[in-house]
Amino acid sequence: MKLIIQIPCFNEEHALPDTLRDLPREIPGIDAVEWLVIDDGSTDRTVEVARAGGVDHVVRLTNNRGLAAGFQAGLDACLKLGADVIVNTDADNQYVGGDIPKLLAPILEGRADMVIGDRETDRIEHFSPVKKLLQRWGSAVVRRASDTRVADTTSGFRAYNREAALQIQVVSKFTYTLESIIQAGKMLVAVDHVPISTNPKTRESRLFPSTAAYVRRNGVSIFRIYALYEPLRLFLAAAMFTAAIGAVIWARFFWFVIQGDSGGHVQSLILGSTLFIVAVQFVALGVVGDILAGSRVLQQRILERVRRVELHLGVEPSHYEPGARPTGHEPTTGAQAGRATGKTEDREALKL
Ligand SMILES: Nc1nc2c(ncn2[C@@H]2O[C@H](COP(=O)(O)OP(=O)(O)O)[C@@H](O)[C@H]2O)c(=O)[nH]1
Ligand SMILES: [Mg+2]
Repeated sequence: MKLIIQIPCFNEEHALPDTLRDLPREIPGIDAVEWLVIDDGSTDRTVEVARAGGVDHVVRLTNNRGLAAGFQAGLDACLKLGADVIVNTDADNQYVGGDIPKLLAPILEGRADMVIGDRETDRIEHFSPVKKLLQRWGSAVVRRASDTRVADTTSGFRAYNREAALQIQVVSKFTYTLESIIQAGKMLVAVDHVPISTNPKTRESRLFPSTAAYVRRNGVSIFRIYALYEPLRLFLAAAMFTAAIGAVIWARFFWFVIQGDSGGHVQSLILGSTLFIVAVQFVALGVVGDILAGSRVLQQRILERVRRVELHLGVEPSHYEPGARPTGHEPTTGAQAGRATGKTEDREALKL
């Protein structure tokens, strides 16, 4: 069984050495532990530092595409390099490398496909009260949309088995953490979580320069995810809210009519009608969104199968560079990539 630990990095030359020093090279129950750094167009010496620190594989994106894109490129490369299990951790040494076996346990025991490290954020001292509140509220929304019980939905310390990695395909630009949980909840991926510890803060968050940015970006992400994955629920709720206000305004109008006072209240009639039209439009949006969400699930299933075919054919990972140590698993030719069993004639037939 092969584990690849992947680390998304953007300009991490200072923090990366400590993070790498903390990572395990051997774990009971795992035959090979390899490290992969995703360099997302860093302008500093991240890649050199990664190689000096003994990283086995590098995925080097040419320009900065954001954490979610980097994470997805990493998952894809890990699968093609033959990983049976993939752990994601952050470059700022926030998570404790020694906790990786805890993350792996539910997967190795066959109880889960995806495991999320729970930082127990209420106990983290450097999280402001607003951040804690949003974390709690955002996590509750994600749990509801995903039908899972994940406590710390924004944690970047996670483990995935091959099945989970094959099924997850994040489209958000900014954050993969919330969307991947919702996808997992909707696909055939069993999600579990385990408590983990964190190291003291080493630097300010790059993803969220301020609490206001944290609130804004996570708020927008949660709204988008809800609109993408639960459009009917979201828009029907909006429709009911608008229609309820419209009904109150109409009731007021008819009250006056019954009292014999029919003059001067036309505004209420117009406003009530407008709100009712808006409510109907919300319902229409919900129905259209629901149809789109259905076809999205089908597309995702197709994509999952395309990935399986790619692995079978031994298609090489994109933007791949070997790291410091030769592992014997570098995908020098497609057919050698990872555990690929693809036949040369298949590849030739498809002109890959
Ligand atoms: N691929 C990619 N990774 C990034 C980017 N910005 C930050 N990261 C990585 O995302 C991880 C988390 O970033 P961090 O600043 O610690 O944010 P935090 O999760 O709020 O603590 C680190 O490994 C960063 O190197 C980016 O633009 N692209
Ligand atoms: Mg961090």
